[in-house]
Amino acid sequence: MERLLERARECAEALQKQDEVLVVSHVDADGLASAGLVCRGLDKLNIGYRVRIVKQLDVAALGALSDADAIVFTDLGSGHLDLMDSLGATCIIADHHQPTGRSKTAFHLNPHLFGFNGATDLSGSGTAYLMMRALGSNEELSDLAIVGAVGDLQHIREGGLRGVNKLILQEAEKNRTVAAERDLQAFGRQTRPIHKLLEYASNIYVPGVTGNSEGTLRLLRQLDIQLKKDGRWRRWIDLSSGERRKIISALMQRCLSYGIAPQKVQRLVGEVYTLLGEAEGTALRDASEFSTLLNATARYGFEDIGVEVCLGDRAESYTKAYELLLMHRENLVKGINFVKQTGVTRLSNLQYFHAGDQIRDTIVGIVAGMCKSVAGIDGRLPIIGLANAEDGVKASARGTQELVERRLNLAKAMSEAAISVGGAGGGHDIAAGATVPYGREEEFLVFLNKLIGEQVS
Ligand SMILES: [Mn+2]
Repeated sequence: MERLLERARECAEALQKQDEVLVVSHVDADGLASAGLVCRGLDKLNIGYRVRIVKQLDVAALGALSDADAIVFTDLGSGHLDLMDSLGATCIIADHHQPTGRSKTAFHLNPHLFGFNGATDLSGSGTAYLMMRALGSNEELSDLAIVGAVGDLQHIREGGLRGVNKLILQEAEKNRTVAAERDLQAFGRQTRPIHKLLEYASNIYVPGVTGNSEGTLRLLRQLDIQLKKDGRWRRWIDLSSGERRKIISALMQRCLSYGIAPQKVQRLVGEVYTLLGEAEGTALRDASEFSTLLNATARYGFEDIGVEVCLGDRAESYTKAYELLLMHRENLVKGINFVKQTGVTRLSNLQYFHAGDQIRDTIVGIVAGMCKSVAGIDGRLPIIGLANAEDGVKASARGTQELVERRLNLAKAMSEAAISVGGAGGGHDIAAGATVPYGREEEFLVFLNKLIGEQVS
């Protein structure tokens, strides 16, 4: 830890010497939060900046950066260390992805270099935060570090933040920027009517509730929970702690009575994070909703709006971002309905649906992940969603924790299967993506099925 902080100081000192920098970051919630966080710190130092958000750091993207004297890479960069020295700029990298290659000149901050795991212990935003914090008096930026970690789902595996993330959280709690508590792990605590929150909660499948609006309303009636107060839908934050406990224990009972394993049922509850500086009842007050809002801007090509929100715009940019969030949710519901109507095709070791042009390639993976509750989906098999994209067919795969424990590695399987048909893929063990040429989907799926079978046998 001491060495990680020492490196953060070195990077911060290099940054402090610049008059103007180009901030290059990744187009997802963690990437946007990282960029916003760094820029807010730069504002205080009176260092000028431009921001560029990119999908990936390939040679073409790097070529377009050649005019800058100093570049800060956040939430990316560690995968392209070989290319840094030829940029002719001072390169400062705050990333948490697996480093590859070597650079003689770059200032490189990455948890992997110091024995931490970038998938669980520290996010891109957390890494950027350590750097900005080394400049002193930037502790108020810790809320964005938590938003980024939650955006990368770093709190999910163990039901709370751990590693360096946890130290940042403790600091944020001490400074009263974030409050953490154990609560129902469901999206929309600040903004959604309770019955919608429960119906669409997708981290674990609750029989008769998940994806079932009538069943959800029936349960809430049985528990004597008022849905409305003064003519307005009550949200999770409007409930008393007694009401919350009553609902949570009813959901748990329901799962247990259907034979769902207790360890799994426990995942209904986990750490949730409230941003104390944000107004109550807004999507920014909850770290998970904030990160989804950022993702919504990124997935529809409005990443600049997401950065503006991180920089503090609560007027025009927030309004636009919230509209995008609503549209994003609506598209997800439409996507799930598509899968409900068409169903999935089952092979021996996977199930898939092909949405063609009916679901955007940028959200087909989220839809696949949310489909667990759809009738006819086997919760034990990985699910692959396919959708047409500009450069081929996008395939997104989602596995389960149980299969990963049995050695499922979707990143490897998707990459190998895609390469065999002239495409490319990668990602994580539990969630991965690939792009395959049009017309080669069948072949790809058959080979993927075989590879997954070998992994989990
Ligand atoms: Mn990240």
